[in-house]
Amino acid sequence: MIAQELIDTSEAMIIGDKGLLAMDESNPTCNRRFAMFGIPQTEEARRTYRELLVTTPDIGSCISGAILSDETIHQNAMNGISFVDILTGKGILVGIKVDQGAKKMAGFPGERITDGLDGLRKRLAEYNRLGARFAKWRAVFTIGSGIPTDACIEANAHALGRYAALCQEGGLVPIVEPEVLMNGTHTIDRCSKETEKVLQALFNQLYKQRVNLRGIILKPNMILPGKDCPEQHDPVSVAAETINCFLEAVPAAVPGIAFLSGGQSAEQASARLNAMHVNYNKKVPWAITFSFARAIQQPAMEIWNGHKENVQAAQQALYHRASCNNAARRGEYSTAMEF
Ligand code: 5MM
Repeated sequence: MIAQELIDTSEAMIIGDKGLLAMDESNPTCNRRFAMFGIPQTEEARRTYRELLVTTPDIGSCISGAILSDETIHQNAMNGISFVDILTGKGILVGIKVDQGAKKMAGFPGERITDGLDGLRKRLAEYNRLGARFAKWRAVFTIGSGIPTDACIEANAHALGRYAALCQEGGLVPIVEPEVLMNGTHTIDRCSKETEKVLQALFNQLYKQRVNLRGIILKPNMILPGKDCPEQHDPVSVAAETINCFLEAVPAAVPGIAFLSGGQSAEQASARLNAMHVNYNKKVPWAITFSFARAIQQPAMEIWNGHKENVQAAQQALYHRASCNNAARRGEYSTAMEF
C-alpha cells in the first residue's frame, strides 16, 4: 500500500512539463545569497522572501513540488496561513530537506560527508505530520587531484541509501541528490567518468538497502566541464554527454531525473534541459525535469532586493523562469523567450 502511494507521489512530482522549486537553502546559504544583494540576513527577511515565492500568482501551473527547509516548513504568511497550506492549496506537493549539511570528511582532505541520519526516522514522521510528501538529501563530490576517493563515494552512497530507505518506510518519496560539483578546471569527460562512478555506487547501495526505485526521484548534476575549464560546450554537446552518462548508470525503474542547476546561469540551465528534450525525449526511460534553486530563484531574488515595492516584479521573474523551464521540458525553449 505504502509502495503504491510512493509511486503515485513520485509520478505527481514529474507530471507533464512541471518541475520542482528548490527553496530549501539552509539559513547560512540563504544569508550568503542575501548578502550578495545587500538584503538583511534575518529570520523575518527569509520568511518574507519565501512568502513571495509561495504566493507567486499561478505558480501551481508550473511547479509540481517545492522543497522547504526546517525553518520554512514551520513558517506562515503574513495572513497567518502556513506555507504548507498555501502550497497544498495551489496543488504543489510539499517537500523537505532533511540532511544536516555536508561536513568535512575525517581523514579525507577536500572531501565531504553528509550528516543527518541520527534521529531521522523521528524527524520524518514529524515532517509527514506537517504535510510533507517527499524529502531531499544532498551528497557533494569535488573533482580534483585524486578526488573523489572511493571512500568518499561509498560513505555518501551508503548514507543516501539509509536515508532513502527511512523515507520510504515513513511514506515520503526520497529525492536522492548526489552532486558532482562544477568547481575546478576538469574537463567534461572527467565529470562524466566521476558522475558515472558515483551513480553506480549509489544504485548498488539503493538495491542493497531494498529501496523501491519506482518510489524515488534522482536529483543529479548535468555533465559539464569545470567552471574554470578552458573548453566549454554548447547545449547540444552537454545534453549528449549527460544522457549518455545516465543511460549507463540509472536503471529504467527510476521514474524521474530532476536536474539541479549547480551554479549554471538561469538561461544555460534552461537551454541544456531543452536540448535533452529536443534530442532524447523519446529515447530515455525516465522523465527528465528540473529541481533548480539558483537557476530559478536568482533573478527574482535580485529584483526583490528586500523591498516590498519589488514583490510583484520579483514574482513575475520567478514565474518567467518557471515557464522557461516548462518550455524546456516540452523542447520548446528558445533564447527569444528571454526578451
Ligand atoms: C545543489 O543545490 C541544490 C539545487 O540548487 P541549485 O539548483 O542552485 O544547484 C539545492 O536544493 C540545495 O541542496 C539547497 O539549496 C540546500 O543547500 P544547503 O547547502 O544550504 O543545505
